[in-house]
Amino acid sequence: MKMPNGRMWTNSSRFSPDPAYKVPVLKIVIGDDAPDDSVIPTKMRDLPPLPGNWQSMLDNRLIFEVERGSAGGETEWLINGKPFTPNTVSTSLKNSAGRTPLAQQKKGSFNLWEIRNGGGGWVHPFHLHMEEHRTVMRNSRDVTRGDASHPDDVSREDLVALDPGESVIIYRGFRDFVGPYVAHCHNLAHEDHAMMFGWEITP
Ligand SMILES: [Cu+2]
Repeated sequence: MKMPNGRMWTNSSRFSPDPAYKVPVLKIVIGDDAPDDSVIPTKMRDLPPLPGNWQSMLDNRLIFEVERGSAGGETEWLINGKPFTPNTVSTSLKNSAGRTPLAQQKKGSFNLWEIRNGGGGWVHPFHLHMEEHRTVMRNSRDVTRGDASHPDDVSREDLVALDPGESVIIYRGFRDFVGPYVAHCHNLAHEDHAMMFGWEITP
């Protein structure tokens, strides 16, 4: 897809990518023959099933809204109204249970997190460190059986593809390690201008 200005793709190419459009990145010169170990198996391991009761976790989900702030400069981009502050555990927006939980999860637990695009016509590829997640809802629709506009949603992912105005709910596990982690927009110009938050896994 053509993305000439870093803001988002051009209108013409979002759902009809131009196969002739190429960006030179790296030239590889084959020097010799070698065995081809590159073939991906036609049948991959089945995804483990999601727990049947994931919807019951919706009310207590954690909610993070990524948005542009008004201050500009080094803290131009915000999450839940705040710029990134190192060594700080962020707080969720108020969820349907009326709570604003800390972004803090016990080791061995699972939870739903919602990432919202606060608008302005921007795409935010939102990356969460630690464990890969499963996308369960997109714009209030159950997408556990797939979503034509986001075909990669049916795999394990470490990134939420957040199109303009979208809201995505993901199922996360916190199984292996304790400690502080971050989550951030992977548009690095956004990340470097404070679109990041701290969260934590506790024993
Ligand atoms: Cu962004």
